[in-house]
Amino acid sequence: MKAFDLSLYLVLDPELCAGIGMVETARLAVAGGATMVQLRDKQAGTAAMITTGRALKQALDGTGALLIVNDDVEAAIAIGADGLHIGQEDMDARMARGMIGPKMILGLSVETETLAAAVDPDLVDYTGVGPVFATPTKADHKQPIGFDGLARLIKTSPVPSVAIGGLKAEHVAQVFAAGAKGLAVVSAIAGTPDPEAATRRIAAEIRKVRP
Ligand code: TZP
Ligand code: MG
Repeated sequence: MKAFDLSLYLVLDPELCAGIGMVETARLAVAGGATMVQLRDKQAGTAAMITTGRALKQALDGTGALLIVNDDVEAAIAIGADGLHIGQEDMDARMARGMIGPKMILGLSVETETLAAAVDPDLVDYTGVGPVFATPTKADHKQPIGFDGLARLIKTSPVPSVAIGGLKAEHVAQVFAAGAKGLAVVSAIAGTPDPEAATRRIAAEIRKVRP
């Protein structure tokens, strides 16, 4: 049984983390209460993903926070990451599960009810649902779904879901009310003047509402 806590899921972005870097951003966020960290760098090749991922793994070691690698299955395996996250355009979930084996966490991005209904819980451990709001962080994001759409997709998803897209500390109550197990954020933490304090503020809101 894979245990994981989706409640405060930091997704890294090389541009937003440019000031202090992705590893230091992750370290501060985990100190502030982040439970999961995703290495997401759409420009990096596998070798660069592995270098950064190994440094991240070392930084997270012993903290209890889990490391998830976006899209690059070869890097995820080489790093010894806790999991892999794929989008609908990346790779088939069955193929991804076949490559990573039964123990690694597999996350899948889901943007429509049709896709949520098609998720196979024997293959996928969690869904990332959104974007809740339009966000400049992901230029090519799909149509925002709002909190109503979020609730519908979460109801349809057969596995636990984390909400994403334009989310900040002030949205925590609505995210959990929609049935999400947590929120995934980039710009609410990365690139802020004090990533640890920003994470602490979100974590404090989660403690107020988490079932
Ligand atoms: N997928 C859907 S929205 C998004 C991703 C990776 C970016 C979310 O970034 P932010 O800064 O938390 O809005
Ligand atoms: Mg992808």
